Amino acid sequence: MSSSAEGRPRVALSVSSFGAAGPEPLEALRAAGVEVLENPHGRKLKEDEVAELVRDADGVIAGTEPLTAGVLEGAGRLKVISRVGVGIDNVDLAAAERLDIAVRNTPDAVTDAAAELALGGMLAVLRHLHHMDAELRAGRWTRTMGTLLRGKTVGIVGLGRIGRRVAALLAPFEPVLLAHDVQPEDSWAAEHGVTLLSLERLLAESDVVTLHVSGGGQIIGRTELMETMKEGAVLVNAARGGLVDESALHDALASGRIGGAHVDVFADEPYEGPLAELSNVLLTPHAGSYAREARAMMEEEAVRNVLEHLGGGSA
Ligand code: 8YV
Repeated sequence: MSSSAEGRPRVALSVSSFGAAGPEPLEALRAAGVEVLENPHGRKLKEDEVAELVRDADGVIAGTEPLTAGVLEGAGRLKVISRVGVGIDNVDLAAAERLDIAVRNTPDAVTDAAAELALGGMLAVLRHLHHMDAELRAGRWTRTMGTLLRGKTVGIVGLGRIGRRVAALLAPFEPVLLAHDVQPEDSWAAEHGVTLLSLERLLAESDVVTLHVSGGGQIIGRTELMETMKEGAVLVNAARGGLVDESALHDALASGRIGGAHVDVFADEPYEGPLAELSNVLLTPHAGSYAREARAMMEEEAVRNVLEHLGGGSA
C-alpha cells in the first residue's frame, strides 16, 4: 500500500458522519493499517476546514463539502477521493484529473433511501403532517385538510437511478407520471408508462414536482415558481440545494402560489434561514441517504474504493 512519509497511509474522513450505522467501515480501515484523520467538527466542513483536514492525507472519504481546486492543490499526496454518496458536484473534477487524483462514488447504495425520503416528503406535505404535528405539540388540535397523492400528476426531474426508483414507488398511487431528463431514454420511459417532456411542460402540468438531478446549477427559479408551475403545486427537493432559488421558493410558499414543499438540501448547509418560518414547508437536514441500511452500504463501498486506490486490496 502506498503511504505517508511516516509509513502508514492516511485517510481523512471529511464526510460529516461516518460509522453511525455500525463500526465495520472504520474497523476495516484500521485493519488495513490506515491512519484515520477524523472530521473534528462533526458537520459539513467549510472549504478552509476541509483543506486543513486533507492536507497530509493520501485518501479522503468525502461527503458534500467543497473539494475545490485550491483544496486539492494543497493536498500534495492525495491520490483518491472516495465519495460516500452518488453526487460528485462538490469535487472540482478538472483539478482532480490534472492532479491525478482518482474520484470514486457509491452510485447504487443511496438509491432506495433517497427515493423513499422523497416519497415520504410528498405524502407528508400533501397531508400537512409536519404542520399538524407542530400544532398538536403547541397544544392545538388542528385538523388541516390535505389532498391525496393517488391519481395526481407527478413530474420527476432527472430520471437516473433515484428518479426511476421514485417512479416505481409511486406506481401503486396510480399517478400520471411525467419526467424530464437531459439524456432521455425513450424506451425505459415507454416501458414504465412515463411521459417525457420538456422541463417547462413538466412544471406546467405537475401537481407534484420532485427533483432528482445532482448539481448542474439552478433549474427552478422565480419565473418557474411564480409563473410556470401549477398554482398550489408541491415541490420536493432531496437532490441539491443549488437547483432551486431559495428566496423565490420562500416567496412562492409565503404567498401560497406554491402549495407546499419538502426541502432536504440547501445552497448553504447547515441551513439557517427564512424557510424555517413557514408552516407549509417540511425541512430536513440533507438526510436523503441517512437510512441505516443505505449508510452501511455506502460507507463499506467508500472504504473499499479508497483502499483499492491506495493499493490495500479489499476491505
Ligand atoms: C450525501 C448525497 O453524499 O449521495 C449523495 O450525493 O447527497 C448524500 O448521500 C451524503 O449524505 C454525504 O455523506
